Amino acid sequence: MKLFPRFAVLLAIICLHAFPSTAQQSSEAIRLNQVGFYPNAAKTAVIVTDAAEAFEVKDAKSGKAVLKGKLGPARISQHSGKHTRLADFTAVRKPGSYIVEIPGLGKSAAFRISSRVHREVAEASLKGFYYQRASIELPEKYAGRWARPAGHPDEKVLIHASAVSEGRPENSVISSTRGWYDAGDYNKYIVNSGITMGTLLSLYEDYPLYFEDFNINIPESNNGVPDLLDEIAWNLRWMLTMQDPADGGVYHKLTNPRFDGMVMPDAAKNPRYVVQKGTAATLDLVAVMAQATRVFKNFDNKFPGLADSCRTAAVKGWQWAEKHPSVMYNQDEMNKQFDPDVVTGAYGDRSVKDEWIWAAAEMFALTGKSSYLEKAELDLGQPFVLPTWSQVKALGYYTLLRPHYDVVAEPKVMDAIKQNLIAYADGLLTDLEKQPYNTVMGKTAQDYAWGSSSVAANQGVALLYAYRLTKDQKYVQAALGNLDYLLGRNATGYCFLTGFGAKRVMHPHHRPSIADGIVDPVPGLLSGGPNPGQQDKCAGYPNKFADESFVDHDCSYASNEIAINWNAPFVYLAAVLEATLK
Ligand code: 9MR
Ligand code: 9MR
Repeated sequence: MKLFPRFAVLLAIICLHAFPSTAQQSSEAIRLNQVGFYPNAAKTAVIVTDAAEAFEVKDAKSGKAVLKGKLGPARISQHSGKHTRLADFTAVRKPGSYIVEIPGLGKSAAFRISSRVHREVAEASLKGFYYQRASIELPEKYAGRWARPAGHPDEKVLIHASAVSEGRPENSVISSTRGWYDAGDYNKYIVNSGITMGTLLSLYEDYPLYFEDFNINIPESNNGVPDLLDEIAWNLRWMLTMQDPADGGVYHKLTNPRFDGMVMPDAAKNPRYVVQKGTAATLDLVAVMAQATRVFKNFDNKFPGLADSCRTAAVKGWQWAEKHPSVMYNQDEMNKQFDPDVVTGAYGDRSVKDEWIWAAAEMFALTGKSSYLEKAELDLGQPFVLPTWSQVKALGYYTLLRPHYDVVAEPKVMDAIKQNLIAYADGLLTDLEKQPYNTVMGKTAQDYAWGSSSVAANQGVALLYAYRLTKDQKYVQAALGNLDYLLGRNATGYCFLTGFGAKRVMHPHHRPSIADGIVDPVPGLLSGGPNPGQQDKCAGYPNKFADESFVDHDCSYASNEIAINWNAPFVYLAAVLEATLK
């Protein structure tokens, strides 16, 4: 719905008078999870001040104090030098709506204490993938205010000069429909789809029962398949088309030569290409297809033949990679040799050692053949590293750890993976009590990379794996702390999931949200978060501090874009905390 500006202004004035909202009065200095808290889990707010000593928690309606407490000792931000103090109100357990008040300073916005308090954000963040679907109309029935016509049919995609092969000459046409848009742009990149799909498929494999009644109102809802898998299938079918049937190699991406303008999907009509095959894309596809085979073979009656196609794709991809063990995607080099030049997201990796590990682990879990594991150097002497699009070996380790396979790696392999993961989780917990926002996120400036919100989410995921291995609650509480970070307890004060929070992200670098004329952005999308690189050179960054380098402006692709590989670990974190803490 579009309001005429004058009417909208009038409405805003009426609203301001009718509802003096807590959001307006709420103090910027009080930082907390703006969505809420579980009755029986940790509850903290962070106050950015030196000037106060005490806090109160009050019932939001009656204003009656339910808890009075002292703030903790000052903590100092390693990034800005600012002082913070902790208000711990874990003792408030009764479900309800509350505020935190600091006498002399102000009040927080209202928040809930309730069981299933993050169910809505878990659902919305999975629904975010539906809003990213290419090649299909989003009708109002499913998309509400964000309904839109289909864009990017991708039925006639050109073979780029870098990608010619037998039977597929330059500018010949293939169909490569469906899939998710990568991010704020409309291109579809295999490497980034890889980690995204791996994370979501792992979520299903880890918690299948939880997803039996997890309905997000998509066209396939109620078809006898969990919505999580229906949504995954949309991108899976696209990925299958990215493999050259002649030799099993996989195109790096499907893209316009240049980024589309800030227009709706149906207004973007530039020609699209598939470009050069590469080893990272091929091995990522192998891993996804092997995992998808395991998952979808249990739904063969609903997706006839899909699991078989995935298995074939995985095997053929592996064979291609054996013949081409390290073909790197180097966009600049490609542009020197071939036209047209392609200047969209590169996702160019410098090493495929980790892609070999992930693909080998998934092929081993699928087939039970240890020859796959022998092919990759498992890197077990190295510390655990968090997954990113360019570093995926952790996804392989997670799969090897997954308990319900009949296939198990040798004890010395399993022990090393467990020890590395637990050592990593313990490292995150070290000095937690000194951190300015009481989170494991942000101990070092490196956490604030491009897409730092995904670092917070993936740390949470790693902690949840550590919890599964040890049953030690401290890991769950730390994972919850990172969800608190993402939903508001951070140095920016923003809740980073669109559609949620009192201080919410309104202007993500996301083409549909920019072009649709609707005030609210598409909901359920995770903003990238602070990034001191500030590569977009947008005006409006508050300063250079790592933990504050964020601006809610749509020019800020370096701090305020959204992306599928950031949403996926958020879905994992929120859903698994829901399944675990209730
Ligand atoms: O919109 C693009 C976004 O998806 C990418 O993450 C980003 C970095 O590659 O680039 C954005 O496109 C910008 C381009 O790089 C420079 N000209 C302005 C484009 C839109 O802001
Ligand atoms: O997430 C990517 C980040 O690690 C890189 O530093 C950055 C610049 O190359 O690109 C990010 O990925 C973008 C991709 O290239 C294009 N679509 C939007 C992605 C998120 O900004």
